[in-house]
Amino acid sequence: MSVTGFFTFRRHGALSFNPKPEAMAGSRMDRPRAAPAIASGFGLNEEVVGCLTALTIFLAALGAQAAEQPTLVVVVGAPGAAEYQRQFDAWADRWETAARQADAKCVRLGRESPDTTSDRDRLAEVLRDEPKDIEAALWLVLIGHGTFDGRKAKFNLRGPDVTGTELAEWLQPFKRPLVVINCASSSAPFINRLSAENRVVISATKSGYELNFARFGDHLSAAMTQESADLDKDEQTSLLEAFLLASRKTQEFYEQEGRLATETALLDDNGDGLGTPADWYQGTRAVRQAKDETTVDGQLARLFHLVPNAQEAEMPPAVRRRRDALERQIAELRQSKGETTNPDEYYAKLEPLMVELARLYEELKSAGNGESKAAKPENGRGMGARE
Ligand SMILES: [Ca+2]
Ligand SMILES: [Ca+2]
Repeated sequence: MSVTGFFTFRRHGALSFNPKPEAMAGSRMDRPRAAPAIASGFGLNEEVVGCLTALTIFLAALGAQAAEQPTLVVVVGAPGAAEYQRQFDAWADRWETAARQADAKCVRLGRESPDTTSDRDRLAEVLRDEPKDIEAALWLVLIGHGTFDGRKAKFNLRGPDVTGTELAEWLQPFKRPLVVINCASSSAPFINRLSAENRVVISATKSGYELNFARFGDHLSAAMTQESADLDKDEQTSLLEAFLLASRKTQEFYEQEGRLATETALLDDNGDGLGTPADWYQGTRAVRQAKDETTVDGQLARLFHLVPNAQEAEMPPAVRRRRDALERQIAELRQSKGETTNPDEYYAKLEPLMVELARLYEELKSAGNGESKAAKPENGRGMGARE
């Protein structure tokens, strides 16, 4: 169901709108001009073009929908040695804790004593049984070792391994939002295989030939619930934010050890099969352009939050989908802005998007979904400073 039609209206009057930080998370140069552009839009347009009543009824109906539950599947692979087993289990524990905070369904593989069903078959089964076409995301996290023989990348499980190609086949039927994170060595080829629309794929390495034990998974599992990862201070850690912090922590590890880094994590979410490293970003904004005019990676990952803040948690799925679409359009517009961009044309495109976003939050607030409060007040999220 599309919600577009309900939001294409304007009305006069002042807005007490405090936009979601991500919506405003462009360059500092954007901000001073974007605000007056919105204000003038409301000042000049006195006519009510849309139907507020319809929107309110619509939001109320949506609010009655039960929130769908995301699923987190955490797979711990063959550890090879006890020291790795301990580490992998600890990382998986952190993911499980995050899933509990998120009220997500959590399936963990590779821990119970092996029975007649291999971990590979069990994973295939779990994915086969998951809903394919719902709004809530499926997160698949692979923790362990990987291998690459020059042609095929594998994630090493107890018993038969799983290749990127096999996993791509198992995930092919999924229409719901997907996150696949391969924390293993030699994991980069999984990006080539799994990249698709509406998907975020993360690998711990930038090539299949980065063979050494990868530490990225340690830092990513920690970052998912770490205050310091919340760069835009919206009381929740996006997948992009966690990726950026984990990449930085991994890099710091090698620097402190005086060792050459043997891993560079990549993130792909534009479906082009190519990952982007963290050093392409300043804050949460990409400062380099992708080749061939492709939208740079990160626009989708910034919308994924395993543990959402209270406002996000209460937002009806259809409204969130529209909000996400608006935020992506705004981010892409900002990304495309260059020295040759005509400012008038740029703001003419930006304004209606910002206005519609403002309206959406305004109406959510009126409908009782807009109260801003920390999702987890017990740990003071949103109050922390960057490390
Ligand atoms: Ca955040
Ligand atoms: Ca990409």
